[in-house]
Formats: sequence, structure tokens, C-alpha cells
Amino acid sequence: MIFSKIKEAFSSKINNIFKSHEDIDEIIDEIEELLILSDVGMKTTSEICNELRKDLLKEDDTSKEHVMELLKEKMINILTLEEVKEFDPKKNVILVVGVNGVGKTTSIAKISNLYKKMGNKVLLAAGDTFRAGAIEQLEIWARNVGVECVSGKDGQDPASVVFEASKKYTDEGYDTLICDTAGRLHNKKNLMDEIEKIKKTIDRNIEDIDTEVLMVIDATTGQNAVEQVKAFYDKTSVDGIILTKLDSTAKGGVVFSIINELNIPIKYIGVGEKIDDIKEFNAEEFVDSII
Ligand SMILES: Nc1nc2c(ncn2[C@@H]2O[C@H](COP(=O)(O)OP(=O)(O)OP(=O)(O)O)[C@@H](O)[C@H]2O)c(=O)[nH]1
Ligand SMILES: [Mg+2]
Repeated sequence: MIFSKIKEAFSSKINNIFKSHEDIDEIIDEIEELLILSDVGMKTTSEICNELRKDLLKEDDTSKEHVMELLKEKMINILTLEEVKEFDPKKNVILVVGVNGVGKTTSIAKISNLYKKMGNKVLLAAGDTFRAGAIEQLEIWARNVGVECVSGKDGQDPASVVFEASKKYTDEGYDTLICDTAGRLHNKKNLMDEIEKIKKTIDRNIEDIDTEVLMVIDATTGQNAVEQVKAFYDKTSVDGIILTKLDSTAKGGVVFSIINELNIPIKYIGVGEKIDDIKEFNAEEFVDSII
């Protein structure tokens, strides 16, 4: 089980709570504290626990099994967004953005492999022309996965690399184009403008295309990850999140605050460094795997 660390930690703490308390109010208070410690965030934790309290006040059954069943239900509700924009998988341009070192390039490799297995003709664009070695890193992944990659030179305008890739996408009938970008902070105006320029290049050069912007964040940064997305979102629209390195944290609660506070869907989760270490995010499966 991928999240066995999180699950073990959570269930032993839950057992302790039920062993040392009988009063349901006290039990909920303890659960509240546990959720905050698990990185769920204050606001989201309060929402979950208020709902739980409301339900339990009306009922006689305060057994651990029942409380846990209700808690799971509330958690799944938080993770289920009402309206999620759909992108046509056969006509998909994905622009992958985020700060340095969060796992953008690795996630692109993983997603290109998923799309290829789905039967899509996949093209990559090496839009990180900033960091030394970034182009080669993506080219190596492309070779390993067995997909094509359009690369420019170090220091080249990323929009011009994406322009080349857009032309190839149309001329050679690709289904999926995934563009890598350099790591950037939201307060670097020229770098944020670059994202808009890349988006415009795609829109101008591929007919009827809706560019999907996926922001990669690192789960080990905890609640800071939420602030990171907020800052980015202020400057450029984000359609979905790729949450990486969930295998390297014993918490994982950040998933709840991202969806609840930002209303942005998590599309994929990264659970390791290898090509298959990625999963499409599913609320029920996720909650089942952590508590
Ligand atoms: N454990 C773990 N490591 C990951 C995961 N995703 C990426 N990594 C590691 O994180 C490090 C950075 O990954 P990159 O894909 O190069 O990150 P990036 O965002 O492209 O970095 P820059 O291009 O430098 O901004 C590498 O060592 C990856 O192997 C994951 O889901 N789990
Ligand atoms: Mg990279």
C-alpha cells in the first residue's frame, strides 16, 4: 500500500483517542487536533469536524466504526468538487508550471507514459531553456518513454520552442502536447509573463485548442503548498494540480486544503521517482488509502 505510513500513523492515533476518551465531544476535539497535525489546515479541519459534530449530536451510535465511517464521508465530500472543467483527451495541450524542483519534468515523463499507453500520439516540448541540463533531462525521459520531443537551445525563448512544437503537433497529427517550463516564483514578473506568452503561442497556432495549465506542487512543503498555488493563481489561471512526493511525507493532509480552499482539482498524485509512480487522483480511493 502506497500510503501505509500515513494510514498506520492515523489509525494508531485514532485507536488511542477512542481508548482514552468516552465523551463524543472530546473525541471530536481530539480528531480535530489530529487532522490539523496531519496538515489538513485549520479552515478545512473545522469544516469537517463541524459536519461530524452535527451528525453525531443527532445519533446514539458513537462507536469508533461509525464515527470513522462518518469522518470518511465528510472527507470525501470535501475532496469532491462540483464543477470540473473537462479537456478533450484527444486534443490536449498541457502546460506544466511550478516552482523549482517540485517535480515538473518527472511528472511530464509519467503523464506522457500514461497518455501513450492510452493510445495517444504524444509530443513533448522542452520549454525549460533556462536551467542547464533541463533540455537533456526531458530528452532522456522522452527516449525512455518512446515519445517525440521538440527541443531548442539553452537560453532560447521558450515560446519559440513551443511554437515549433505547436506546428509539429498540427502538421503531424499529434493528440497530446505537453510543455515543460522552467521553475519560477510568482513574484518574478518576467517569468510569469512568459507563461502567458507560451499560452498565447499555443492558442494562436493550434486550432480550437484549450490549453490546460497544470501546476506541480510538492506535498512535503505542507501548508506552504497552498500559499504557492494562491500566489500563482493570482497571476495565471491554473486548471489542475499535480501533487508530487506524497510517498515522502507521513502527512498528506494538504490534499484537503488545496481542494477545499482553492477549488482547484488535483488531477494526479506523484508517489515516487519512477515512471509508473503516478496516479489519477480519486477522492474515495485516496481517503480509503489514508484512514
Ligand atoms: N519521492 C518522489 N520524488 C519525486 C517525485 N516527483 C519528482 N521527484 C524527484 O524530485 C526531484 C526534482 O524533480 P524534477 O522533475 O527535476 O523537478 P522540476 O520541477 O522539473 O525541477 P526544475 O526543472 O529544476 O524546476 C527529482 O529528484 C525527482 O526524482 C515523487 O512523486 N516522489
Ligand atoms: Mg524541470
